[in-house]
Formats: sequence, C-alpha cells, structure tokens
Amino acid sequence: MSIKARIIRSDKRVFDCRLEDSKKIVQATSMGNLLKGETSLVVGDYVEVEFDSDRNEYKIMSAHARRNEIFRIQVREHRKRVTASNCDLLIAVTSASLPEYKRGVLDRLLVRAAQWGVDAFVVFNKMDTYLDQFVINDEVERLKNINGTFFEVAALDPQYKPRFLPNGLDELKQKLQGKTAIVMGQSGVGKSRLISALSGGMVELPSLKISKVGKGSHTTTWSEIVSIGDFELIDSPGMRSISVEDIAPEDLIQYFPDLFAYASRCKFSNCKHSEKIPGCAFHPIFQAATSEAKRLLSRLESYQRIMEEVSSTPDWQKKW
Ligand SMILES: Nc1nc2c(ncn2[C@@H]2O[C@H](COP(=O)(O)OP(=O)(O)OP(=O)(O)O)[C@@H](O)[C@H]2O)c(=O)[nH]1
Ligand SMILES: [Mg+2]
Ligand SMILES: [Zn+2]
Repeated sequence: MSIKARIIRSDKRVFDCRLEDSKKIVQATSMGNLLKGETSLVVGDYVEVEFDSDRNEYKIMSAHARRNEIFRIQVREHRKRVTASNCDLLIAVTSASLPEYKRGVLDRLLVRAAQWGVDAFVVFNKMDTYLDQFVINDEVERLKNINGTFFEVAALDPQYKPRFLPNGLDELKQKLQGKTAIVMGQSGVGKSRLISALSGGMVELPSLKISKVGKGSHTTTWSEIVSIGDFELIDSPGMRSISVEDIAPEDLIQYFPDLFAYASRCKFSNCKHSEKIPGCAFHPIFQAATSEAKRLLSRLESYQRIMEEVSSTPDWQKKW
C-alpha cells in the first residue's frame, strides 16, 4: 500500500519525505525513471511511497502532478530547470540598508512571482536601520496594483513593531498559515534570519546548511523545506542580481499586471511605450506631473530595462 508524502529535502538519489498522515520524516530512494528530465523530483513535490520490508527502506513509486513550478530556463543549455514545486507564495525580501533597497531588484522578483503564478509577499527587512533612505509608503503605493501584501520587519528583533505599515512579523506569520513560500532576495537582505525569526528561534539560519549542498554552483539551488508549525518555507541562496534573461520579450508585459492594463490599450503593436510616441497609451502619463504618474513611470522604467535584457538573448535559446 502506498502512502502520500512530500519531499522536503533532496540529495540527488535520496530524499527526505514527510508522510502526510503521520508527519513522520523518512528517507526514501526513488525509482530511476523519476530522476530523469524535466519531471525529476524536487522539494515540494508530492509523491507516493511504499515501505519495502525486505530492504527495510521506503521507495518513491510515483509523483503527483505539480500545481506549479519554481523554475528558470537555462538559456545556454536551453532546458528548463525546476528547483521547487507546489509553492503558494514568493516572499521577496528587501532590506533598508546593507544592501540598500533597490526597486529594480524587487521588480524582478515580482516578475518571477507572476511568471510562476504565485502571490507575492514583499518584506521590508532591517527596518531597525531605517533612516528615511526611501519612503516606504511610496514604495507600497507604487506596487498597489500588483496584488501583493507588504510587511515591515526587523528580523534581528522579533519584537520590532511596524511604524509605517499595518503588517509586521506577527501578521506575516499569520498570513503564512497553511502555505508554502519560497524566500528570495539579494544576498545579505536577511532571508535566513527572517526564517529564523518566523520560527521563533527554532530554526537556526538554514542557509548555512543549504550552501553546503548548493556549493558554488547556481544550478543546484533550493534543496530544503523548513517546516515551521503550520507553514513551510524554502530558503534560497542569495543572488547578486536576479536574472530574468530567460523570459520571452512578448511575455514580459503580462508579468507587470499594473502596466499590462495600459499596454493593452496602446494602439501600436510592438510599441516600446516611450515618451516620444504620441498615441501610445503611456504618452499622457509621461506628460502628467502627478506622483501617481511618477510611480507608474518608475515601473515602466523597470519594464524597459528588463525588456532590453530579454531582447538581447536570442529567442531560440529560451525554448527547451
Ligand atoms: N540590523 C539588522 N540586521 C539584520 C536584520 N536581518 C538580518 N540582519 C543581518 O544581515 C546579515 C545577513 O543576514 P542573512 O539572514 O544571512 O541574509 P541572507 O539574505 O540569508 O543572505 P544569503 O544567505 O547570503 O543570501 C546578517 O549579519 C544578519 O544578522 C535586521 O532586521 N536588522
Ligand atoms: Mg541565507
Ligand atoms: Zn505604447
């Protein structure tokens, strides 16, 4: 008889699986056919395991269909690399200082969330070091049409009470109940520290463990799910920059839902939506001097910057 389980850790052939009913964690090896190609097992996958009493071990017999995938296309090898599955959320972590808050990086993470089809939680971390480097409410306002949720925290100080936003660490914890989230952001923003804070100190900086598995290569990536009470988090190794070069230029606008509304009204096809094109749906916004227009234009700027990047990679390399 087979039992449903979830893969919470992968190490090439051996997987830690958590049995759905008893929550017991067992090690299992996989049937060879489940280790190949695009469907190769990843953390987050639900599988059916059977206990082999002769060999005294669990075996993964089959895998359930995935609800979604955290993936990127490896442009040069043109193949799709799936790193985790069945996530509900992307937690995009930014920091008030060291490293400084960067809109462009956050916008890239939001593009990924949209592409993967997961909701975005945006965390402003290290708010204990916040000294008016940027106006946090403006940043939230700027992203109000992307359907995200925003949190103000200081992972180093779990007692920190938010001063600008309605949501802090407690609300984050609450809204995570029953969910699986992947935690992403630039190196040093405090992803691991945040996970530790969310666990109430039960989890000690999981990145330390992860970096051993993913040693220096950015192909082996998320390898472990950390279970915290009623929710699960996947830490990820920090990135210097969040590359989105594998996205097809024609798809990009959909991943900016706030701009997409305007772009679909533009009467030109293949429009670059630049200031110099009267008749472009964005043209009036360039003329407007309102803060609303400014915020939208800063999103358009991110879009155009990413567009340049994705257009410089030949399309055929993005297929797999
Ligand atoms: N002042 C302050 N420092 C913090 C806060 N959160 C994290 N840090 C510090 O920032 C540094 C980086 O934290 P990590 O949690 O390791 O960052 P990370 O995002 O996991 O980094 P990578 O694993 O390299 O991607 C550590 O020295 C933390 O102590 C915070 O809320 N306030
Ligand atoms: Mg880390
Ligand atoms: Zn246009």
